[in-house]
Amino acid sequence: MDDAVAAATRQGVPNDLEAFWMPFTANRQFKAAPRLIVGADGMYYTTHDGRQVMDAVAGLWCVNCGHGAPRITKAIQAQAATLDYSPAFQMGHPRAFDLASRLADLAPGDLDHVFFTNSGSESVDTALKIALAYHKVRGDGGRTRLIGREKGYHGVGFGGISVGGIVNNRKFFGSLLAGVDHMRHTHDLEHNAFTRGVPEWGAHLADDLERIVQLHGPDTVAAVIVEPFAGSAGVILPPKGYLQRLREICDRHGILLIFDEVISGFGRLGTPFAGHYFDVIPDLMTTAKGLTNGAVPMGAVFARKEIYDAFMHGPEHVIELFHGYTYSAHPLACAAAHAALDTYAEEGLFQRCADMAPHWEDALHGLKGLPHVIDIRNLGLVGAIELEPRPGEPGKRAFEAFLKAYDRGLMIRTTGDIIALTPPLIVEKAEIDQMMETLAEVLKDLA
Ligand code: PXG
Repeated sequence: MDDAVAAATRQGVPNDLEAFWMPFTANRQFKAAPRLIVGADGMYYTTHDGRQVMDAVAGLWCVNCGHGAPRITKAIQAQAATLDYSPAFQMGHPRAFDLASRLADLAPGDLDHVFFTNSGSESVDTALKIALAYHKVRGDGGRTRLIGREKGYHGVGFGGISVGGIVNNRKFFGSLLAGVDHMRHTHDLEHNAFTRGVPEWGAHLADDLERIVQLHGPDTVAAVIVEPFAGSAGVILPPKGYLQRLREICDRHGILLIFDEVISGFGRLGTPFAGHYFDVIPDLMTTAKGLTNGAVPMGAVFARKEIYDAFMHGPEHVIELFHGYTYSAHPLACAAAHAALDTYAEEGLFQRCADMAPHWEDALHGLKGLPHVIDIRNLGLVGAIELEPRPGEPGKRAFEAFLKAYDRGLMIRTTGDIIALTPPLIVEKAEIDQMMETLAEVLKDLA
Protein backbone atom coordinates (compact mmCIF):
# COMPACT_ATOMS: atom_id res chain seq x y z
CA MET A 1 0.00 0.00 0.00
CA ASP A 2 1.18 3.48 -0.90
CA ASP A 3 2.22 5.60 2.15
CA ALA A 4 -0.51 8.20 1.68
CA VAL A 5 -3.16 5.50 1.38
CA ALA A 6 -1.82 3.75 4.48
CA ALA A 7 -1.97 7.06 6.38
CA ALA A 8 -5.58 7.54 5.26
CA THR A 9 -6.55 4.08 6.50
CA ARG A 10 -4.93 4.87 9.87
CA GLN A 11 -7.04 8.01 10.05
CA GLY A 12 -10.23 5.96 9.74
CA VAL A 13 -13.67 7.55 9.77
CA PRO A 14 -13.97 11.31 10.43
CA ASN A 15 -15.64 12.12 13.75
CA ASP A 16 -18.37 14.17 12.17
CA LEU A 17 -20.17 12.97 9.05
CA GLU A 18 -23.12 15.31 9.43
CA ALA A 19 -22.24 18.34 7.33
CA PHE A 20 -21.78 16.58 4.00
CA TRP A 21 -25.20 16.17 2.36
CA MET A 22 -24.34 13.24 0.14
CA PRO A 23 -25.66 13.02 -3.45
CA PHE A 24 -27.99 10.19 -4.47
CA THR A 25 -27.23 8.50 -1.16
CA ALA A 26 -29.30 7.21 1.74
CA ASN A 27 -27.55 9.68 4.10
CA ARG A 28 -28.78 8.23 7.40
CA GLN A 29 -28.02 4.64 6.43
CA PHE A 30 -24.56 5.64 5.21
CA LYS A 31 -23.66 7.73 8.23
CA ALA A 32 -24.69 4.91 10.56
CA ALA A 33 -22.30 2.51 8.79
CA PRO A 34 -19.92 4.53 6.58
CA ARG A 35 -18.23 3.10 3.52
CA LEU A 36 -15.21 5.30 2.81
CA ILE A 37 -12.70 4.94 0.00
CA VAL A 38 -9.19 6.20 0.64
CA GLY A 39 -7.26 4.92 -2.37
CA ALA A 40 -7.67 3.33 -5.78
CA ASP A 41 -5.36 1.53 -8.16
CA GLY A 42 -6.23 -0.35 -11.34
CA MET A 43 -9.27 -2.56 -10.61
CA TYR A 44 -9.22 -2.04 -6.84
CA TYR A 45 -10.25 0.43 -4.17
CA THR A 46 -8.74 0.60 -0.71
CA THR A 47 -11.34 1.22 1.98
CA HIS A 48 -10.88 3.19 5.20
CA ASP A 49 -10.57 -0.08 7.08
CA GLY A 50 -7.74 -1.19 4.80
CA ARG A 51 -9.66 -3.68 2.65
CA GLN A 52 -9.26 -4.16 -1.13
CA VAL A 53 -12.55 -3.91 -3.02
CA MET A 54 -12.77 -4.84 -6.68
CA ASP A 55 -14.46 -2.17 -8.81
CA ALA A 56 -17.14 -3.73 -11.00
CA VAL A 57 -18.59 -0.32 -11.96
CA ALA A 58 -15.59 1.68 -13.23
CA GLY A 59 -16.20 4.26 -10.50
CA LEU A 60 -19.59 5.41 -11.71
CA TRP A 61 -19.26 4.26 -15.33
CA CYS A 62 -16.30 6.56 -15.86
CA VAL A 63 -12.96 4.98 -14.94
CA ASN A 64 -12.64 3.03 -18.19
CA CYS A 65 -8.80 2.92 -18.10
CA GLY A 66 -8.77 1.69 -14.51
CA HIS A 67 -7.90 3.77 -11.46
CA GLY A 68 -4.75 5.85 -11.24
CA ALA A 69 -3.75 5.44 -14.89
CA PRO A 70 -0.19 6.83 -14.69
CA ARG A 71 -0.28 8.98 -17.84
CA ILE A 72 -3.39 10.72 -16.61
CA THR A 73 -2.00 11.38 -13.14
CA LYS A 74 1.21 12.82 -14.57
CA ALA A 75 -0.61 14.94 -17.15
CA ILE A 76 -2.81 16.55 -14.51
CA GLN A 77 0.18 17.24 -12.25
CA ALA A 78 2.17 18.79 -15.08
CA GLN A 79 -0.74 20.89 -16.29
CA ALA A 80 -1.46 22.25 -12.81
CA ALA A 81 2.13 23.43 -12.64
CA THR A 82 2.05 25.11 -16.08
CA LEU A 83 -1.38 26.65 -16.65
CA ASP A 84 -3.91 26.27 -13.86
CA TYR A 85 -6.70 28.24 -15.49
CA SER A 86 -7.32 30.45 -18.45
CA PRO A 87 -10.53 32.36 -19.16
CA ALA A 88 -13.05 30.28 -21.06
CA PHE A 89 -14.80 33.20 -22.78
CA GLN A 90 -13.21 35.28 -25.56
CA MET A 91 -9.90 33.48 -24.85
CA GLY A 92 -8.53 30.01 -25.46
CA HIS A 93 -5.62 27.75 -24.67
CA PRO A 94 -3.96 25.45 -27.21
CA ARG A 95 -4.73 22.11 -25.55
CA ALA A 96 -8.48 22.77 -25.82
CA PHE A 97 -8.28 23.12 -29.60
CA ASP A 98 -6.08 20.02 -29.95
CA LEU A 99 -8.48 18.10 -27.80
CA ALA A 100 -11.54 19.14 -29.81
CA SER A 101 -9.77 18.06 -33.02
CA ARG A 102 -8.82 14.68 -31.55
CA LEU A 103 -12.35 14.12 -30.32
CA ALA A 104 -13.82 15.10 -33.68
CA ASP A 105 -11.54 12.50 -35.31
CA LEU A 106 -12.73 9.85 -32.87
CA ALA A 107 -16.44 10.62 -33.31
CA PRO A 108 -18.61 8.93 -35.91
CA GLY A 109 -19.74 10.70 -39.09
CA ASP A 110 -19.48 14.46 -39.26
CA LEU A 111 -19.87 15.08 -35.54
CA ASP A 112 -16.88 17.31 -35.85
CA HIS A 113 -17.47 20.28 -33.57
CA VAL A 114 -17.11 20.02 -29.82
CA PHE A 115 -18.55 22.21 -27.04
CA PHE A 116 -16.96 21.59 -23.64
CA THR A 117 -18.88 21.30 -20.37
CA ASN A 118 -18.07 19.91 -16.91
CA SER A 119 -20.45 17.00 -16.52
CA GLY A 120 -22.97 14.82 -18.25
CA SER A 121 -25.82 16.94 -16.91
CA GLU A 122 -24.29 20.08 -18.40
CA SER A 123 -23.69 18.27 -21.68
CA VAL A 124 -27.36 17.38 -21.86
CA ASP A 125 -28.56 20.89 -21.08
CA THR A 126 -26.08 22.22 -23.63
CA ALA A 127 -27.26 19.82 -26.35
CA LEU A 128 -30.92 20.65 -25.73
CA LYS A 129 -30.14 24.37 -25.91
CA ILE A 130 -28.09 23.96 -29.09
CA ALA A 131 -30.99 22.04 -30.65
CA LEU A 132 -33.50 24.74 -29.83
CA ALA A 133 -31.19 27.55 -30.90
CA TYR A 134 -30.28 25.74 -34.13
CA HIS A 135 -33.88 25.74 -35.29
CA LYS A 136 -34.27 29.37 -34.19
CA VAL A 137 -31.20 30.63 -36.09
CA ARG A 138 -32.42 28.81 -39.20
CA GLY A 139 -35.73 30.62 -39.00
CA ASP A 140 -37.61 27.51 -37.87
CA GLY A 141 -38.19 28.70 -34.31
CA GLY A 142 -41.58 26.99 -34.07
CA ARG A 143 -39.68 23.81 -33.30
CA THR A 144 -39.63 24.03 -29.53
CA ARG A 145 -40.68 20.60 -28.36
CA LEU A 146 -38.23 18.11 -26.92
CA ILE A 147 -38.90 14.41 -26.75
CA GLY A 148 -37.28 11.96 -24.36
CA ARG A 149 -38.15 8.45 -23.31
CA GLU A 150 -39.57 6.77 -20.23
CA LYS A 151 -36.78 5.43 -18.00
CA GLY A 152 -34.26 7.72 -19.72
CA TYR A 153 -31.53 9.28 -17.56
CA HIS A 154 -30.04 12.50 -18.77
CA GLY A 155 -28.51 13.87 -15.60
CA VAL A 156 -30.06 16.16 -13.06
CA GLY A 157 -30.27 19.64 -14.60
CA PHE A 158 -33.79 20.91 -15.27
CA GLY A 159 -33.39 20.11 -18.95
CA GLY A 160 -32.14 16.62 -18.22
CA ILE A 161 -34.85 15.73 -15.72
CA SER A 162 -37.50 17.17 -18.03
CA VAL A 163 -36.56 14.91 -20.93
CA GLY A 164 -35.56 12.12 -18.54
CA GLY A 165 -38.01 9.44 -17.58
CA ILE A 166 -37.06 8.33 -14.09
CA VAL A 167 -39.97 9.20 -11.85
CA ASN A 168 -38.09 9.88 -8.60
CA ASN A 169 -35.75 12.26 -10.40
CA ARG A 170 -38.75 14.30 -11.61
CA LYS A 171 -41.61 14.22 -9.18
CA PHE A 172 -40.10 16.39 -6.42
CA PHE A 173 -39.10 19.24 -8.69
CA GLY A 174 -42.16 21.06 -9.88
CA SER A 175 -43.42 21.44 -13.40
CA LEU A 176 -40.08 21.11 -15.22
CA LEU A 177 -39.60 22.32 -18.82
CA ALA A 178 -42.77 22.91 -20.78
CA GLY A 179 -43.38 21.23 -24.12
CA VAL A 180 -41.66 17.93 -23.41
CA ASP A 181 -43.10 14.54 -24.26
CA HIS A 182 -41.83 10.98 -23.77
CA MET A 183 -41.75 7.86 -25.91
CA ARG A 184 -42.46 4.58 -24.23
CA HIS A 185 -39.50 2.63 -22.88
CA THR A 186 -38.30 -0.65 -24.35
CA HIS A 187 -37.99 -2.77 -21.21
CA ASP A 188 -39.97 -5.98 -21.70
CA LEU A 189 -39.16 -9.10 -19.73
CA GLU A 190 -42.03 -11.04 -21.22
CA HIS A 191 -40.41 -10.98 -24.66
CA ASN A 192 -36.75 -10.39 -23.91
CA ALA A 193 -35.72 -11.96 -20.58
CA PHE A 194 -32.25 -13.56 -20.59
CA THR A 195 -31.43 -12.37 -24.12
CA ARG A 196 -27.71 -12.33 -24.85
CA GLY A 197 -26.81 -8.99 -26.42
CA VAL A 198 -29.49 -6.84 -28.01
CA PRO A 199 -33.01 -8.29 -28.13
CA GLU A 200 -34.57 -9.31 -31.44
CA TRP A 201 -38.00 -8.20 -30.29
CA GLY A 202 -39.11 -4.60 -30.04
CA ALA A 203 -37.89 -2.49 -33.02
CA HIS A 204 -41.51 -1.45 -33.55
CA LEU A 205 -41.45 0.39 -30.20
CA ALA A 206 -39.61 3.16 -32.07
CA ASP A 207 -42.87 3.89 -33.87
CA ASP A 208 -44.08 5.49 -30.66
CA LEU A 209 -41.96 8.45 -31.76
CA GLU A 210 -44.03 8.77 -34.94
CA ARG A 211 -47.21 8.76 -32.82
CA ILE A 212 -45.93 11.59 -30.60
CA VAL A 213 -44.65 13.59 -33.56
CA GLN A 214 -48.02 13.32 -35.28
CA LEU A 215 -49.81 14.27 -32.07
CA HIS A 216 -47.94 17.56 -31.76
CA GLY A 217 -47.24 18.23 -35.43
CA PRO A 218 -43.78 17.49 -36.85
CA ASP A 219 -42.91 21.16 -37.34
CA THR A 220 -43.16 21.78 -33.58
CA VAL A 221 -40.53 19.21 -32.62
CA ALA A 222 -36.91 20.31 -32.15
CA ALA A 223 -35.16 17.18 -30.98
CA VAL A 224 -35.37 13.66 -29.63
CA ILE A 225 -32.91 12.53 -26.98
CA VAL A 226 -32.17 8.94 -26.01
CA GLU A 227 -29.35 6.96 -24.50
CA PRO A 228 -28.30 4.36 -27.10
CA PHE A 229 -28.80 1.91 -24.23
CA ALA A 230 -30.40 3.09 -21.01
CA GLY A 231 -27.80 2.87 -18.24
CA SER A 232 -29.09 4.27 -14.98
CA ALA A 233 -32.52 2.71 -15.37
CA GLY A 234 -30.78 -0.66 -15.23
CA VAL A 235 -29.13 -1.41 -18.57
CA ILE A 236 -32.02 -1.55 -21.02
CA LEU A 237 -30.71 -2.47 -24.44
CA PRO A 238 -32.17 -1.20 -27.70
CA PRO A 239 -33.98 -3.88 -29.70
CA LYS A 240 -32.32 -4.73 -32.99
CA GLY A 241 -33.20 -2.03 -35.55
CA TYR A 242 -34.78 0.28 -32.97
CA LEU A 243 -32.20 3.07 -33.16
CA GLN A 244 -32.18 2.96 -36.97
CA ARG A 245 -35.93 3.44 -36.86
CA LEU A 246 -35.63 6.47 -34.59
CA ARG A 247 -33.06 7.90 -37.01
CA GLU A 248 -35.40 7.40 -39.97
CA ILE A 249 -38.34 9.05 -38.22
CA CYS A 250 -36.20 12.04 -37.22
CA ASP A 251 -34.89 12.39 -40.78
CA ARG A 252 -38.38 12.24 -42.20
CA HIS A 253 -39.52 15.16 -40.06
CA GLY A 254 -36.41 17.37 -39.80
CA ILE A 255 -36.01 16.55 -36.09
CA LEU A 256 -32.55 16.45 -34.51
CA LEU A 257 -31.53 13.15 -32.94
CA ILE A 258 -29.42 13.44 -29.81
CA PHE A 259 -27.57 10.42 -28.45
CA ASP A 260 -26.68 10.73 -24.81
CA GLU A 261 -23.40 8.82 -24.75
CA VAL A 262 -22.32 9.87 -21.28
CA ILE A 263 -21.85 6.24 -20.27
CA SER A 264 -21.78 4.47 -23.63
CA GLY A 265 -18.96 6.66 -24.96
CA PHE A 266 -15.24 5.92 -24.76
CA GLY A 267 -15.18 2.23 -25.38
CA ARG A 268 -17.91 0.73 -23.22
CA LEU A 269 -19.24 -1.33 -26.15
CA GLY A 270 -15.84 -2.01 -27.72
CA THR A 271 -16.08 0.92 -30.14
CA PRO A 272 -15.29 4.59 -29.46
CA PHE A 273 -18.99 5.44 -29.25
CA ALA A 274 -22.24 3.51 -29.31
CA GLY A 275 -23.09 5.30 -32.57
CA HIS A 276 -20.26 3.29 -34.17
CA TYR A 277 -21.47 0.09 -32.56
CA PHE A 278 -25.06 0.46 -33.76
CA ASP A 279 -24.11 2.19 -36.99
CA VAL A 280 -26.46 5.08 -36.32
CA ILE A 281 -25.13 8.62 -36.31
CA PRO A 282 -26.95 11.24 -34.28
CA ASP A 283 -26.95 14.98 -34.96
CA LEU A 284 -25.72 15.82 -31.48
CA MET A 285 -23.92 13.61 -29.00
CA THR A 286 -23.43 14.23 -25.29
CA THR A 287 -20.44 12.80 -23.42
CA ALA A 288 -18.57 13.10 -20.11
CA LYS A 289 -17.23 10.45 -17.69
CA GLY A 290 -14.75 8.33 -19.69
CA LEU A 291 -13.60 11.47 -21.52
CA THR A 292 -11.15 12.10 -18.66
CA ASN A 293 -11.40 8.64 -17.10
CA GLY A 294 -13.29 10.42 -14.32
CA ALA A 295 -10.09 12.04 -13.07
CA VAL A 296 -11.19 15.64 -13.66
CA PRO A 297 -14.82 16.63 -14.29
CA MET A 298 -15.41 17.28 -17.99
CA GLY A 299 -18.13 16.84 -20.56
CA ALA A 300 -18.30 17.42 -24.29
CA VAL A 301 -21.15 17.90 -26.73
CA PHE A 302 -20.45 16.90 -30.31
CA ALA A 303 -22.35 18.62 -33.10
CA ARG A 304 -22.57 17.91 -36.79
CA LYS A 305 -20.86 20.42 -39.03
CA GLU A 306 -24.18 21.58 -40.42
CA ILE A 307 -25.35 22.54 -36.92
CA TYR A 308 -22.21 24.53 -36.11
CA ASP A 309 -22.28 26.21 -39.51
CA ALA A 310 -25.88 27.32 -39.02
CA PHE A 311 -24.69 29.57 -36.19
CA MET A 312 -21.78 31.14 -38.05
CA HIS A 313 -23.67 34.05 -39.55
CA GLY A 314 -24.18 37.73 -38.76
CA PRO A 315 -21.64 40.32 -37.63
CA GLU A 316 -18.36 38.66 -36.71
CA HIS A 317 -17.93 40.46 -33.40
CA VAL A 318 -21.20 39.07 -32.08
CA ILE A 319 -21.27 35.91 -29.95
CA GLU A 320 -23.03 33.20 -31.94
CA LEU A 321 -24.25 31.02 -29.04
CA PHE A 322 -24.99 32.60 -25.69
CA HIS A 323 -23.92 29.64 -23.64
CA GLY A 324 -20.82 28.37 -21.84
CA TYR A 325 -19.29 27.67 -18.43
CA THR A 326 -16.46 29.24 -16.43
CA TYR A 327 -14.75 25.87 -16.60
CA SER A 328 -15.50 24.93 -20.22
CA ALA A 329 -12.29 23.30 -21.52
CA HIS A 330 -10.55 23.72 -18.16
CA PRO A 331 -6.81 23.16 -18.66
CA LEU A 332 -6.64 20.35 -16.09
CA ALA A 333 -9.58 18.59 -17.69
CA CYS A 334 -8.05 18.98 -21.15
CA ALA A 335 -4.79 17.50 -19.89
CA ALA A 336 -6.62 14.57 -18.32
CA ALA A 337 -8.67 14.00 -21.49
CA HIS A 338 -5.61 14.02 -23.75
CA ALA A 339 -3.92 11.51 -21.46
CA ALA A 340 -7.06 9.36 -21.30
CA LEU A 341 -7.23 9.30 -25.12
CA ASP A 342 -3.53 8.36 -25.21
CA THR A 343 -4.15 5.56 -22.73
CA TYR A 344 -7.16 4.22 -24.65
CA ALA A 345 -5.12 4.17 -27.85
CA GLU A 346 -1.81 2.89 -26.52
CA GLU A 347 -3.38 0.13 -24.48
CA GLY A 348 -5.93 -0.71 -27.17
CA LEU A 349 -8.68 -0.59 -24.57
CA PHE A 350 -11.66 -0.28 -26.91
CA GLN A 351 -10.58 -3.40 -28.77
CA ARG A 352 -9.81 -5.07 -25.46
CA CYS A 353 -13.41 -4.45 -24.44
CA ALA A 354 -14.67 -6.03 -27.65
CA ASP A 355 -12.37 -9.04 -27.16
CA MET A 356 -13.44 -9.53 -23.55
CA ALA A 357 -17.18 -9.17 -24.24
CA PRO A 358 -17.85 -12.86 -25.09
CA HIS A 359 -16.23 -14.03 -21.84
CA TRP A 360 -18.18 -11.39 -19.95
CA GLU A 361 -21.42 -12.56 -21.56
CA ASP A 362 -20.80 -16.23 -20.71
CA ALA A 363 -19.72 -15.50 -17.14
CA LEU A 364 -22.68 -13.21 -16.48
CA HIS A 365 -25.27 -15.56 -17.92
CA GLY A 366 -23.79 -18.29 -15.72
CA LEU A 367 -25.74 -16.64 -12.88
CA LYS A 368 -29.04 -17.67 -14.46
CA GLY A 369 -31.04 -19.91 -12.14
CA LEU A 370 -29.69 -18.38 -8.92
CA PRO A 371 -32.23 -17.16 -6.37
CA HIS A 372 -34.31 -14.07 -7.24
CA VAL A 373 -32.75 -13.61 -10.72
CA ILE A 374 -35.48 -12.77 -13.25
CA ASP A 375 -33.31 -11.42 -16.07
CA ILE A 376 -29.69 -11.05 -17.15
CA ARG A 377 -28.62 -8.57 -19.83
CA ASN A 378 -25.26 -7.83 -21.43
CA LEU A 379 -23.57 -5.86 -24.18
CA GLY A 380 -19.90 -4.92 -24.53
CA LEU A 381 -18.59 -4.69 -20.98
CA VAL A 382 -21.97 -3.81 -19.53
CA GLY A 383 -24.21 -6.15 -17.61
CA ALA A 384 -27.35 -6.23 -15.51
CA ILE A 385 -28.91 -8.75 -13.20
CA GLU A 386 -32.54 -8.02 -12.49
CA LEU A 387 -33.92 -9.37 -9.22
CA GLU A 388 -37.49 -10.11 -8.26
CA PRO A 389 -38.45 -7.24 -5.93
CA ARG A 390 -39.37 -8.20 -2.40
CA PRO A 391 -43.13 -7.59 -2.00
CA GLY A 392 -43.81 -4.14 -0.57
CA GLU A 393 -40.10 -3.19 -0.45
CA PRO A 394 -39.00 -2.16 -3.93
CA GLY A 395 -35.23 -1.78 -4.26
CA LYS A 396 -34.42 -3.27 -0.85
CA ARG A 397 -33.28 -6.67 -2.05
CA ALA A 398 -30.81 -5.16 -4.52
CA PHE A 399 -29.57 -2.63 -1.96
CA GLU A 400 -28.86 -5.53 0.40
CA ALA A 401 -26.97 -7.22 -2.43
CA PHE A 402 -24.88 -4.05 -2.79
CA LEU A 403 -24.02 -4.05 0.94
CA LYS A 404 -23.25 -7.78 0.99
CA ALA A 405 -21.08 -7.51 -2.11
CA TYR A 406 -19.16 -4.60 -0.58
CA ASP A 407 -18.56 -6.65 2.57
CA ARG A 408 -17.20 -9.42 0.35
CA GLY A 409 -14.85 -7.06 -1.49
CA LEU A 410 -16.87 -6.20 -4.60
CA MET A 411 -18.25 -2.80 -5.63
CA ILE A 412 -21.45 -3.06 -7.67
CA ARG A 413 -24.25 -0.54 -8.47
CA THR A 414 -27.92 -1.05 -7.95
CA THR A 415 -30.90 0.81 -9.29
CA GLY A 416 -34.30 -0.33 -8.14
CA ASP A 417 -33.92 -4.11 -7.99
CA ILE A 418 -31.37 -4.25 -10.78
CA ILE A 419 -27.66 -4.85 -10.26
CA ALA A 420 -25.61 -2.98 -12.88
CA LEU A 421 -22.06 -3.98 -13.75
CA THR A 422 -19.64 -2.06 -15.92
CA PRO A 423 -16.01 -2.77 -15.02
CA PRO A 424 -12.95 -0.83 -16.13
CA LEU A 425 -11.92 -1.98 -19.62
CA ILE A 426 -8.66 -3.34 -18.18
CA VAL A 427 -10.54 -6.14 -16.40
CA GLU A 428 -8.95 -9.60 -16.70
CA LYS A 429 -10.84 -12.85 -17.29
CA ALA A 430 -9.91 -14.11 -13.83
CA GLU A 431 -11.31 -10.92 -12.31
CA ILE A 432 -14.58 -11.37 -14.19
CA ASP A 433 -14.79 -14.91 -12.85
CA GLN A 434 -14.06 -13.67 -9.33
CA MET A 435 -16.80 -11.05 -9.68
CA MET A 436 -19.34 -13.65 -10.71
CA GLU A 437 -18.30 -15.99 -7.90
CA THR A 438 -18.80 -13.26 -5.35
CA LEU A 439 -22.12 -12.29 -6.91
CA ALA A 440 -23.28 -15.90 -6.81
CA GLU A 441 -22.48 -16.06 -3.08
CA VAL A 442 -24.31 -12.79 -2.51
CA LEU A 443 -27.40 -13.91 -4.43
CA LYS A 444 -27.55 -17.18 -2.50
CA ASP A 445 -27.25 -15.26 0.74
CA LEU A 446 -30.12 -12.84 0.01
CA ALA A 447 -33.46 -13.12 1.76
N1 PXG B 1 -26.52 11.24 -19.17
C1 PXG B 1 -26.37 9.93 -18.93
C2 PXG B 1 -26.78 8.95 -19.97
C3 PXG B 1 -25.85 9.49 -17.72
O1 PXG B 1 -25.73 8.18 -17.49
C4 PXG B 1 -25.64 11.80 -17.05
C5 PXG B 1 -26.16 12.17 -18.27
C6 PXG B 1 -25.27 12.87 -16.09
O2 PXG B 1 -23.91 12.95 -15.90
P1 PXG B 1 -23.31 13.74 -14.63
O3 PXG B 1 -21.86 13.84 -14.96
O4 PXG B 1 -23.96 15.07 -14.57
O5 PXG B 1 -23.60 12.89 -13.41
C7 PXG B 1 -25.46 10.45 -16.76
C8 PXG B 1 -24.89 10.06 -15.43
C9 PXG B 1 -25.48 4.83 -12.32
C10 PXG B 1 -25.02 6.24 -12.49
O6 PXG B 1 -24.89 4.10 -11.56
C11 PXG B 1 -25.18 6.84 -13.72
C12 PXG B 1 -24.81 8.17 -13.88
C13 PXG B 1 -24.26 8.89 -12.82
C14 PXG B 1 -24.08 8.25 -11.60
C15 PXG B 1 -24.46 6.92 -11.42
O7 PXG B 1 -26.42 4.42 -12.99
N2 PXG B 1 -25.03 8.72 -15.11
